[in-house]
Amino acid sequence: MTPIQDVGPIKYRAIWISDVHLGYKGCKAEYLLNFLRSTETEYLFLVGDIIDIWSMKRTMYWPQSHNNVIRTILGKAKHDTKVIYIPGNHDEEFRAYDGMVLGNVEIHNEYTHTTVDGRSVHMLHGDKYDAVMQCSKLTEFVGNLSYDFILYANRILDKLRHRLGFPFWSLAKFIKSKVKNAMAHIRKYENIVAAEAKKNGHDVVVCGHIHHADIRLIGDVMYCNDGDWIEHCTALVEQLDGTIELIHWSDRKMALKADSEVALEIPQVA
Ligand SMILES: [Mn+2]
Repeated sequence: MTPIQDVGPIKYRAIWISDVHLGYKGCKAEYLLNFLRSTETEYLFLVGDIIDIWSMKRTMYWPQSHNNVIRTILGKAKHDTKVIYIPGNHDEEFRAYDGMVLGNVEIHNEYTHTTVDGRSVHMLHGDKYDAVMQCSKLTEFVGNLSYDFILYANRILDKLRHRLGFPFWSLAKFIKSKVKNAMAHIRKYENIVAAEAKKNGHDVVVCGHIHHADIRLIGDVMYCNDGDWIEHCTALVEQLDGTIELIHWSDRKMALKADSEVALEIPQVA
């Protein structure tokens, strides 16, 4: 078997990540560690909800892998990466440090970056638009179900209802209306974020918060959402030529395997 050739880290001009939720059980820290160790960047933008202080107040959870994420980021900040931290709502305590530098990490509540090809990229976590995003847990849940599964569940439910003498009721129709509702909320959020960026003269806007990664042109503004590291493991990157792209790191499970074995040697403090 030919060993996989080590081509070294992938080089980017900028990387955006958010909604990591360190301190929360659902955080995919191993994937993020692998991503951070496999890449090199001039700028690293942390677009909020990096540490989930809300969750830590409920249950204290801090395994070694979460510590390693912080250490890796601080290590980059100490060397060749400019690290900018834009706090979110789950780590809003850091908003009080707007404009300060802590351990080589600059904290800004909102920040503007210029791409190598001269475009103005505005960044914010995005929770300030929550008023338009009130979306129930149910809406969120059904948004993640596949339509095949819904149809299957509908068949089972219908059989059961029939046996109990109830008339047919379409679960699929109900769920579809909820998904439509969830998508409508997301679209509304994206439109508001993009409109605000346009009003302030930016070409690109980067946010997180809704755990729905995307790059879309809305009017003249490029709307970018870097997603999350709870279920999607996504990041936005600026290539060396200024192109902005979305990366799905969980698609690279092969790379993770070799690396996580090393990471997992450290005892877990769960
Ligand atoms: Mn958030």
